[in-house]
Amino acid sequence: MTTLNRNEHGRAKAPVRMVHLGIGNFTRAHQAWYTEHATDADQWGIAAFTGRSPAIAETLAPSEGLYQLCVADPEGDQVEVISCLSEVHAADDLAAWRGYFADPEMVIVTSTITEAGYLRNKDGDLDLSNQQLVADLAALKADPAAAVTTAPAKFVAGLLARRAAGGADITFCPCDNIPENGPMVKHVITQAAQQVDPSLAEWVEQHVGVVTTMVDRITPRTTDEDRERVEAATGITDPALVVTEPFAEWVLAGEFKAGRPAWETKGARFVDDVVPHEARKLTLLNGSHSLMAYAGSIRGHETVYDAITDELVLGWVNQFWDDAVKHLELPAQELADYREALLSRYRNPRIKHLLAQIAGDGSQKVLIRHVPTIKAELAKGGVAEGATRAVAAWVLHLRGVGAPVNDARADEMTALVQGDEQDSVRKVLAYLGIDDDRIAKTVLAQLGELQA
Ligand code: CS2
Repeated sequence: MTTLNRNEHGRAKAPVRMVHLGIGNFTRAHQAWYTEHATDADQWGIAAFTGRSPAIAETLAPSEGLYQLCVADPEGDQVEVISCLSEVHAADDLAAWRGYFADPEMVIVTSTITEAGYLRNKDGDLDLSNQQLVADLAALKADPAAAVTTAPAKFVAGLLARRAAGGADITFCPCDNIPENGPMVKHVITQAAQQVDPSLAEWVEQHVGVVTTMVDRITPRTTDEDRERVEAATGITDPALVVTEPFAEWVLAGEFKAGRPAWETKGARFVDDVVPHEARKLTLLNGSHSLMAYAGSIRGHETVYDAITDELVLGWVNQFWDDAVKHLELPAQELADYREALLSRYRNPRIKHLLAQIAGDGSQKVLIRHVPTIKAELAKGGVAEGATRAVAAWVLHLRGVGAPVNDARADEMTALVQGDEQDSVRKVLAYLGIDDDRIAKTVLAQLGELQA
């Protein structure tokens, strides 16, 4: 058995022209794969920084950033080596982080950060009651080279280093699963800059470009079974293997101030407005995912595949989609095709996507994935029962039924459901910003049905 190395298995390192914050399996199956296949890939190396867990930086060190990507097609595996991660650093390597920002050749910052990681309050502003964030921003104000840990502060730290080094234009291209991620990240950066140095906020206005993107590729956690299977086929021992599905989509809008890789080579689409595509994906894909994660795990299912092959769950997913498409802006046929495509993606038996993984961080996900449909239907005088079922299942999940609770705001969320069912529903709906008796009654009734 052999291990990966650049001489034998990959391309030479491309110069670092992109920095990524929050490297995980998803980015390695998505942005890195698009970059790998761009016609100008030899010009666009990525320096990746870990997010919550530093483990991946250690795992990728011996292979100098190389890893295998296995596309698990229903017909069989297709394995390729990805070479575009030129450097991989632990999250706390701020010297390297600042070094890249100071380099005018580095021109794109990408990210996969959760909603919670941006530390925004309910109004979408920076949460200046978060002590860690406030401490980080104060530290940067006192010393631009201070050590910081929060994502908004890291961005400011990088931009301070860039401005000090001459201030070349740069573009943020967030790949976060968050609506309108471009304006969101710009707002966060600007507000954080204002706290540290108002003149930096002005500099941001002139020199920082922002792109909005919709990203999609289902990428579960890699299992030991995956590693053993691929090792048997390729003869390569790869602790950093990523397994993904055949489908991938990337839709982007906005201005890259200083160039970008030719991602369109592999099918990335550049459009004027990402919002309708993002709403389609976040609602139909992610919304049904979370519905299955809560309602499907109550029925004892472990994976998306198990859940979608249960007729009852399939019916719930279809009912949710029927509610949701009424409020999406794209042509009916396009939405119908997308639903069909989603079903065949979910029915890929080779993708073992754990419902427990998807169930995490519901405090952020339900707000984005189900609440817009509920509110849009309410505005027309109706109750979107397909969408409220997801809320009912989430309430049960928080009460300890089905997949275990794993949420950045777990304490706050489980505190909402300490009373009886009626009281729990009322509090959870208040958290979601929904105040309507009919919805409360529907959710309560669905809570009963789900447990039956
Ligand atoms: C999933 C997503 O874990 C989750 O919340 O819904 O990671 C989903 O698989 C991706 O957004 C697909 O692009």
